[in-house]
Amino acid sequence: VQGRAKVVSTWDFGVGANQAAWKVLSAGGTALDAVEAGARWAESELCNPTVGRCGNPDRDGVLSLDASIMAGDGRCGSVAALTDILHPVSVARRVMEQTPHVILVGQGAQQFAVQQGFERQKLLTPEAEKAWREWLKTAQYAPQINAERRGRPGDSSNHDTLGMLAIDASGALAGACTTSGMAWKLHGRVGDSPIIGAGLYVDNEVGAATASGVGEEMIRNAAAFLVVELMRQGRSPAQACREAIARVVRKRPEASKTLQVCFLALDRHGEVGAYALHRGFVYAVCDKDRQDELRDSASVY
Ligand code: SD4
Repeated sequence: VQGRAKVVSTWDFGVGANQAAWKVLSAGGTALDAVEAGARWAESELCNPTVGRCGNPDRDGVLSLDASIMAGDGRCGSVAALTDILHPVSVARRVMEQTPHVILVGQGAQQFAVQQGFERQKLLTPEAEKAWREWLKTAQYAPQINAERRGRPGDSSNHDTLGMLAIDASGALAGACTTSGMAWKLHGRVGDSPIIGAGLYVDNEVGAATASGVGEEMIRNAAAFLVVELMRQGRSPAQACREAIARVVRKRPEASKTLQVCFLALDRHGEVGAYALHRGFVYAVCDKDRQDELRDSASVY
C-alpha cells in the first residue's frame, strides 16, 4: 500500500513532522490527510519559535499564525494573521472544504474557526513573551540568515517554517505550510506561507513546491508557482529550485546577500530537490525505505 508514497519537509524538525504524516501515508491514507497531520504535529508538538503555539509574536506582542493547504487537483485554503487558535492548518482545510473562499484573515478567520468548533486559547508562551520584551529594548527588525539554534523557545530565530509536500500511493499530491511568520513583524503582516503560489503550490500534473525564509521575497517572485512552472517546462525539482533562487538574486542582488530564501520541491514521480540562497537549509525525506533522512540543500552563498 505504501508504493510510491513519500513526504518531504523543510528543516530538521521536518523529520518529526514527516513521521506524523507517514503514519497516514503508510496506512494507505491520502496525501492531503498526511500533510494536515504533519503540520498539526509541528503546530502543537514542536516547540519552535517560528511555528504554532511556541512562535514568537509580532512587535506588538501578538502571536499571529499563517497556514495553507493545497491538493494537487487545485483545491486550496488558507488563513492569515490568525490568533488564539492552535491548529491553523486545520482551519485552512475547513476554509477549503466548507467555504466558497480560499483565504480568511485576522478576526474573520478566528470567527470562522470558532464557528467550526475550534477552541480559542491563549498561545503565547512565557518564553516567547520574554524574548519579545528583550527584543523591545532595541526594537531592531533584522531577520537572521539562519536560526543559530533551532527548537529553542524564545530565541530570535526566523527561519523555521514547516513546508511539507506529499505524494500518496495513488499518485495524488498535496502540500501544507504553517508558520508564525517573521518574529517581530509589523502587526497585520502576512507572509508567503498562506499565499497560494508564494509559499505553497501543488499541481498533480507536475509536482509541488514550498518555501521557507523571508516571505516577502517569495511573494515578490510568486515563488512556489514559479518552481512548479519550471518543472512543468522540464526542469528537475533541484534545477527548478535553483533557477527560482537565481530569480530572487537577480531581482534583489544586494538584499539577497543578507536574507535567507529556501525552496523545496517534489515532482509527480517522487523526485525531490531543493535550493537555498544561503548555506544551512536542510530538509527531511521520508518514504518506505527511509523514515528519518535529513539532506543538506545546495545554496548560492
Ligand atoms: C514568513 N516564510 O512568514 C515565513 C517565515 C519562515 O522559516 O519561513 N520562516 O515569511
